[in-house]
Amino acid sequence: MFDTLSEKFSDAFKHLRGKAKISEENIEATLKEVRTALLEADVNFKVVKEFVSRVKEQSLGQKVIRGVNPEEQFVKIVHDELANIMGVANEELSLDSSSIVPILVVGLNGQGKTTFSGKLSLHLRNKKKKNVLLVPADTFRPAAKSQLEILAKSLGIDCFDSDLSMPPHKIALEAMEEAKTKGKDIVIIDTAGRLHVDDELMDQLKEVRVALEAHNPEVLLVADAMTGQEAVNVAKTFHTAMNLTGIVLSKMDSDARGGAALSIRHVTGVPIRYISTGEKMKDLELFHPDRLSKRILDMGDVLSLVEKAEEAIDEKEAERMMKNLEKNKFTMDDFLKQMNMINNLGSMSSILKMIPGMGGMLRQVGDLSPAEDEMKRMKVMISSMTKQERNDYRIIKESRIKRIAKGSGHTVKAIEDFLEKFRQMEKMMGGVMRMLKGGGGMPGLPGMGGMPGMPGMGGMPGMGDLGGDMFGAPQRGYRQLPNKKKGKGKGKKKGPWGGGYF
Ligand SMILES: Nc1nc2c(ncn2[C@@H]2O[C@H](COP(=O)(O)OP(=O)(O)OP(=O)(O)O)[C@@H](O)[C@H]2O)c(=O)[nH]1
Ligand SMILES: [Mg+2]
Repeated sequence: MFDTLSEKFSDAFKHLRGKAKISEENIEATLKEVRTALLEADVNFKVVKEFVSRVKEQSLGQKVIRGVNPEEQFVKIVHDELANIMGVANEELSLDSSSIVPILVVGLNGQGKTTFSGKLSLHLRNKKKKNVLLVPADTFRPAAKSQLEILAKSLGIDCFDSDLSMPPHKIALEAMEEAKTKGKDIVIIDTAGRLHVDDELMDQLKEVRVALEAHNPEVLLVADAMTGQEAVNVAKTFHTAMNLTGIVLSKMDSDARGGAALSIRHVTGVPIRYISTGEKMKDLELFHPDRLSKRILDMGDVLSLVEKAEEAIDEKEAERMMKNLEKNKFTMDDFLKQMNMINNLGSMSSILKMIPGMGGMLRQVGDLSPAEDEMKRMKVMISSMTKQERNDYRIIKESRIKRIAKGSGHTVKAIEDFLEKFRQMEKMMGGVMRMLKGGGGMPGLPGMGGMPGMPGMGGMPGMGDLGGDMFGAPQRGYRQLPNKKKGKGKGKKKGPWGGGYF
């Protein structure tokens, strides 16, 4: 997300380094690069023009603040303005109505409507405690209905048995009736897509909107962020035709440029409600302009990270592990569960990007996929162990090591290394326990306090003192950097996981 832009911005800001104050001359080069970066990111040219002139105006109007250098001051202005063009605060859907709220999901072919409908139903059920009915209303593509049905079943959400011989607006009204008898709060209607905006599709969708008018529907356009200005144009057309109430940007995970995210609100006036960040059902985020602006500028997004952690971590499980740890017992199964919880958070690289300052580092060290591979390797090793061995790794001696190596397709040395790392990890866990008992709580992460029972996180000093041992991989990569800067590598102390994963 926004990778290219982040990098270009960070280069542009360098011109201000070492300057005593911001002046017309010395921001010239920076502004020029910011402008080019935005245009290259496929941001609408009018938006770029306005953005640059606002940033310039504000920068020149700034007083010199003691202790804040011009670069920092400038970044702050850019941050505020970026957030500003993307919207104000997050505007969630207005769902507090006492009657059933229909949500009409529209958009072109393959943009991610059906995927989003599933994600939204899950979000509304889990987060808003809503009773949701999913409604297939794609009468063009025969397989569309079963696609949604299968999705709904896997999520445990009710799916309406639409009669596809009816026009979509009739299906929608029937679904509303059924929702009433079944006591539903929300009806999500997944509609058909077309390759291009065409009259037939628009007329059909308008009909659905009109039919639902009395129920005050939300009309959400799902637009593929990767298509940049094309997404903006499509949004304009849909908004003119059917008065959208919100936009969902999909495939943000694959969009390195960010042009749609940065222009669509400003050009159409329609708020972005959600961003879709992957193919899995959990990959949905509320759109927070301020937080995204921070991610673009590599200032991290700790709030989103904490929210993700709260969702991904099973507190009861964490508490149970904690109790085990108190008895000085850390088992292979605990380790596996802990890894799974961390996996639930998302890929290592997506987690790291949310930590301030990590984005730049990631760009230098590249993808972290080997780290994820390594995790998989460890899982295979553990799954070749007997229950008894998992419970107490100390009994794993020569012949057992040989057996595990054979069973998991690894060398004896690899198993020995793993056991050694595990031993060190257990020791570290003991240290974390003592720290927690001493009332220290989780270092450095406000808001994480509610999760003391999380050994995984406890062992994640990377969150508190950036670049710590939990994320051994980036740290290791970081060490390889030739021109390591002072002060950044706070994770200097070598982790017991030896620059490995924990
Ligand atoms: N990487 C990524 N892929 C996504 C995302 N959202 C959807 N997809 C993928 O995009 C493809 C199309 O998604 P659908 O949800 O079927 O799209 P649709 O708009 O319903 O398509 P039609 O019904 O054919 O118009 C699928 O392969 C999805 O897995 C996302 O946020 N990120
Ligand atoms: Mg679909």
